[in-house]
Parts: sequence; C-alpha cells; structure tokens
Amino acid sequence: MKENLFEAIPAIKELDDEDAATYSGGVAFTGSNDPDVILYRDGGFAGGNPLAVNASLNDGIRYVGDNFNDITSSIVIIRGVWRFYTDANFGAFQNTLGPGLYSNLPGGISNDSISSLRRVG
Ligand SMILES: [Ca+2]
Ligand SMILES: [Ca+2]
Repeated sequence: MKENLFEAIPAIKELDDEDAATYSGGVAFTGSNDPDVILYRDGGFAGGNPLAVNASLNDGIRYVGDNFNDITSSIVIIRGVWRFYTDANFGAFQNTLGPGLYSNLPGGISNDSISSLRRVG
C-alpha cells in the first residue's frame, strides 16, 4: 500500500539556477523602451540596433537571438546586477556587472561571446 502511494507521487525535480529563472514568476523580455540593460554590437555603444533587455530578479534572457549572438562589444547597465554567459541557457558564466557604462567589455567578459544574461541583483 505504502509503496504504491510513493510510486504515484511524481518525482520532485530539484531546481537548479537555470530552472529557477523560468519558475520565479518574474519576467524577462527584449525590445523595451525602458530597458535595464542595453547590449551594443560594437565598442563605444556603436554598431546600430542595440538589444534592450528587461528582467526581474533571477530572470533573464536564455538566448539573445541569432541576430545578437556572439556580437556584443559594449554594454550599458541601467538597473540591477547582471551575469553574462558565453552559452545560451545561462551556460559558461563569465562575469557579474552592476550599473555602469562599459564602452569596452571589462575583464572576464570576452568580446563577441555573450549568448545569455540573467539578473541577480
Ligand atoms: Ca562586436
Ligand atoms: Ca556565445
């Protein structure tokens, strides 16, 4: 009887950071005119068509999209503390940055490498 009961309970899935970003109930989106973070294609906030990103705490953008993958060379962070990743789905963490103007990518973040980002503060 007891064994049957346990078999009926679905396995409880432990949340890793990646899943938590999905399940936190927050929001993450691109294209806002009031962004938290802006990614630029070239250094010095140049290159045209920047990617504007918003996210609530512990949410992020799992993939910056084909048009913006591996191209970011400068960043403006307006709000929050953000982590930047080499791979999609918050893989291969590079560095954490707070609000500021980064006309060139600071140490720890490789040029033309960012594929996902997540807000952690
Ligand atoms: Ca670039
Ligand atoms: Ca990448």
